Amino acid sequence: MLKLYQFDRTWDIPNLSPFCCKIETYMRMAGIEHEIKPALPMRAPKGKLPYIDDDGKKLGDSRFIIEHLKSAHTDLDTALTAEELAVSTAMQRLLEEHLFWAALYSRWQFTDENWQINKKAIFSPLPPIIRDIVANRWRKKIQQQIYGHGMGRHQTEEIFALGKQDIDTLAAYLGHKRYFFGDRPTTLDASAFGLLINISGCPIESPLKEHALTKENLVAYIERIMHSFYPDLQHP
Ligand SMILES: N[C@@H](CCC(=O)N[C@@H](CS)C(=O)NCC(=O)O)C(=O)O
Repeated sequence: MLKLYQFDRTWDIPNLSPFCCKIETYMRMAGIEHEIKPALPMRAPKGKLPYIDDDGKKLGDSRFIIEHLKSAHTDLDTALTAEELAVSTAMQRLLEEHLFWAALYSRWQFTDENWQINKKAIFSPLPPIIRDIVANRWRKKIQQQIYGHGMGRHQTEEIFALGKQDIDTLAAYLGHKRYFFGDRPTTLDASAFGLLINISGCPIESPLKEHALTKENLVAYIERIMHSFYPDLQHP
């Protein structure tokens, strides 16, 4: 059976990684049978989670995983027009290549309190003797990535202002629709849910979370997806 390697569940949300949550949500939305295998990124094909093993074929990166799921299993986007597909790709880039970095900043850099919560959630599976050393090294690496991306070069207020713009964009585009493109979930919903629940539904406090929680339509959207596709999990 198809195996999905991802971080262990924590915080009463499907996954603390937006990308892992995206893939599990896609599979649940598409009814693709799978087995979850808890993992850490060190052994992943691209050094990042999630990755999958489908009949011996190992694939890393949620975008390539979704391409594979679409061609070998179920494509959630078949009803979309070329224009909708273009918007879907652009919105996924907004989520995964921009808003994600503001969210990452809030976990790994913004406050020490957030870092402690993040550290406990990710590194608890490691033996106590190496936990702090690995966690601190990893923190440094992620902070370098945030700086390398460019997000980390801004002031804290600027980072959150940029992230809030993305949240406004998502809220405006969703409007009163059930899903981003109407009554049926598509890849964009898996991506958006993966990140949005990781901003508003986890115990990492930030102006980004506060802002997301003011968007009634996004809050209802997240609850709807939790209710429809994760009946086995507690509500955030
Ligand atoms: N572009 C990748 C991003 C995956 C990603 O950033 N995963 C993070 C967890 S949210 C990770 O494993 N990071 C480990 C690292 O950067 O060392 C995807 O779409 O899967």
